[in-house]
Amino acid sequence: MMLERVELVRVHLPLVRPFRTSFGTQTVKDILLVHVETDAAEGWGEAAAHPEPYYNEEFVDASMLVIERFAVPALLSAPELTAESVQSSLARIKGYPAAKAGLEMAILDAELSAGGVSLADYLGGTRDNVDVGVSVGITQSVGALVDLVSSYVDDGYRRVKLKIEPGFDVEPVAAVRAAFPDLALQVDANAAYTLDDLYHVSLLDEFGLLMIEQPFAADDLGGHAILTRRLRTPICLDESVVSLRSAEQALAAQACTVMNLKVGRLGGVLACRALHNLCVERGVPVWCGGMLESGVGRAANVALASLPGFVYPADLSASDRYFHRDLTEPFVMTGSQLAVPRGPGLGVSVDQSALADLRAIRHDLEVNR
Ligand code: SMG
Ligand code: MG
Repeated sequence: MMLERVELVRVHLPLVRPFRTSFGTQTVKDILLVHVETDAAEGWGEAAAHPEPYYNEEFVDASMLVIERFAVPALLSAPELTAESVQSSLARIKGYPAAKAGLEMAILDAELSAGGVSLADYLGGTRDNVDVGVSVGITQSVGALVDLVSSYVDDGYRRVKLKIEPGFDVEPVAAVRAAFPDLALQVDANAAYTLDDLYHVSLLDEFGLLMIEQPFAADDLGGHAILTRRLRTPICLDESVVSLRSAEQALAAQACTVMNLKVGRLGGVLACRALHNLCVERGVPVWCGGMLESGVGRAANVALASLPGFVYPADLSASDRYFHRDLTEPFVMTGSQLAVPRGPGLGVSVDQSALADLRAIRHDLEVNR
């Protein structure tokens, strides 16, 4: 394929309610879409990073700059342009997995659209619907959390993830567990604890949680290994796993028993598929994480989650859990599941009038050869 046009589209999409984690509160989702036109077809991707470098090192302004200054020139000078070659063409650029993922997704969408193949089929997805859950932010009070969880349960969510941090952990988890004894429940600390908190974190072991996600720092495999040995509850890594190699090291260190696979953290859906395959081979259960994506990134996530090794419900909710108006046709939940898009490529279309109404900033990059 030949790249004829690359456009970056930045949209500030208001969230239906603020989302608070241990590293900050978001009230608006800062979305970066990548739009490519090739000689074969057009394609869309989403570079799912945060506006600040608080989740990992990447942030949206930096993703834009890297795409414009380094990634697009690298693709233009590569001997061939195919979705499968994007990763290696960009390998010289260190880091910036969300930027790479967004570009790869757009090129994959173009390539598959031209060939009339859906992303799920291309990846080897085996399900038509995927089990999903909802990730619930830190609230002002424990009572407010129980009410919020209750409203999500009423909406049909059968798996709930609670964000925790020091000062908001055992008590809220105990309250939610008491109110919903049978709910599939898990927690995510986004690296807010240290090994000094080992005893405190181990108090979470009594609530029958599906897993505890990333309690310690991304580079603390040793700490996670100690916790994995100490607790009955499975330990899941998110931020620590940034590549196939780091995943292998985490497994060798026995630092987790579950992995969260996220497109914007691992550098693309193809890297996620490779890690999924490795985990299946090793018997490690995985699940699909989310970054509050718009319908563009969500379409790719749902396709990915249709692969057979994704055995826990995904952090992918219906569009209306995030936004009043999504950037594609909305994802609607039925029975705590989302349907896997079956159209060619991502299988969703970008709503140009939504982009205009939301005053998206569109930036054409130089692609003259
Ligand atoms: O996309 O539904 C979603 C959010 C899932 O909690 C979620 N993601 O660490 O797993 C995680 C977080 C990262 C984003 S926090 C703003
Ligand atoms: Mg996480």
